[in-house]
Amino acid sequence: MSVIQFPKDFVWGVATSAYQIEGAAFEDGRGPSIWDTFSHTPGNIIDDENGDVACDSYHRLDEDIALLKELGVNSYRFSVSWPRVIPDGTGKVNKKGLQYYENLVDQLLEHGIEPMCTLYHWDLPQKLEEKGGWDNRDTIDAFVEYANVMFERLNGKVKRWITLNEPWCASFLSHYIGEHAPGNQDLQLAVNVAHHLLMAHGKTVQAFRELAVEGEIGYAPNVTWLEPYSRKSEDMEACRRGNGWFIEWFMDPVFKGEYPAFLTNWFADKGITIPLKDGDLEVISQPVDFLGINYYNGNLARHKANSGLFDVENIDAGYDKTDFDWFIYPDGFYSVLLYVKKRYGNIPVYITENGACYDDVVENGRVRDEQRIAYIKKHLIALNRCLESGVNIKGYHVWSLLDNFEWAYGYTKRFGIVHVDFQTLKRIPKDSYYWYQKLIRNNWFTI
Ligand code: PNW
Repeated sequence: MSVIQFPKDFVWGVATSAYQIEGAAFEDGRGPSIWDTFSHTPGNIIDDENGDVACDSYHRLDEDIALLKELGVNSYRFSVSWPRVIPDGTGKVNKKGLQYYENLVDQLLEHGIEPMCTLYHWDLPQKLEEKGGWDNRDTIDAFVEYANVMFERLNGKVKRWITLNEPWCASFLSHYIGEHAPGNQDLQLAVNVAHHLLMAHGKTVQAFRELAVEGEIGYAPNVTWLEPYSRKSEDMEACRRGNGWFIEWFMDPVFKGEYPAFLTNWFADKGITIPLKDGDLEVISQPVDFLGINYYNGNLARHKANSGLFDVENIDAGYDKTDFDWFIYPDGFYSVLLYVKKRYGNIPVYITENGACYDDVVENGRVRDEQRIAYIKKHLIALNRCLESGVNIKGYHVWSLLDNFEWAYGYTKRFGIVHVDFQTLKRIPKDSYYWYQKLIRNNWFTI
């Protein structure tokens, strides 16, 4: 038996997002977002589900806070629904919406839980989408206006801010692959959106500094890790492009003030350009206080002509998969964090999401999710190796506190450490919840 021990002040948390848990989609003055429109359009979501009710956390705040308290986390990462606060995306502020988030934050603080507030977890106000959405540079200013409202209201209470969650998903998955709202399939549009999201990030960081908001600000890109099938240069380069789509595309502009040439050249060959204006990269590369990393999966991959956007073929090497069909690859977690450190320097990192999707069996009120525990353990062992290699990781958040609306998969995929019965909305902590509770109490676990 060996002991995996964590640093004294390590931050333990769980994460959720507004549209996935809140429900109350048309209450108290909330405006519609692109996810309401997308999910209410038949054919986009499994079983044509939507987040109208979701986990109903908007009405069950006390219950969910009690779950957090009992779990013992010292950080809770949640997101604010932009159209709940500014229903039209710009202009009039909805007092009730703002009040909801202040209550949430106050309750967290009462219980000694640090709020980690994400400003954008994909629910763009529909009104802005109608004016061109993230393809329109006006959306950048609307975002900063909204961010300022949140900063002013929660300054001194929220000490950790995240501008964007997973800009890759909000651009490429949503505007090129078409799986997420608003469901476009246009590569040039996706590249424009990615650039404007990064601009919104940079301008928000500037606003944060100008207002002298207390605390730290960062963003949370999602990464994966492809391992080359062979040392052949074409396989190595294919993997570099595959990884770079997530890492360099979204981090080079922020940390180096430039886009990566190995990808811009690839895009240029396809006639795709970046809608860069003078001064953009300076805005985007405003120093951040920390980097959030969302990591779930990795894989073996090789070059294959005409395969996907980057001529990369994923190989089924027989790694175990979660019920989301994602390959479990904890070594990739280690490798990607070391890679990021090497390329961008040793910036403080919070793991803002990591977790696993498995179907639950509820037996006599108990959910034995051994596989989820095993997944988390493996990734925490990799995280500990990173710490030993000098990566400056400050904390870890499990995705997710609750089973919730899993985007295009509706309610068919469960990531929670708390089971939610979507008929009754009853919550049942799973075995993984109790395992995590014990880890947090001890600050170590055994293997
Ligand atoms: C992340 N992909 O989404 C999100 O931040 C969460 O809201 C979500 O529930 C969680 O991971 C689990 O899916 C992703 O296709 C969705 O590569 C899709 C991808 C990556 C992340």
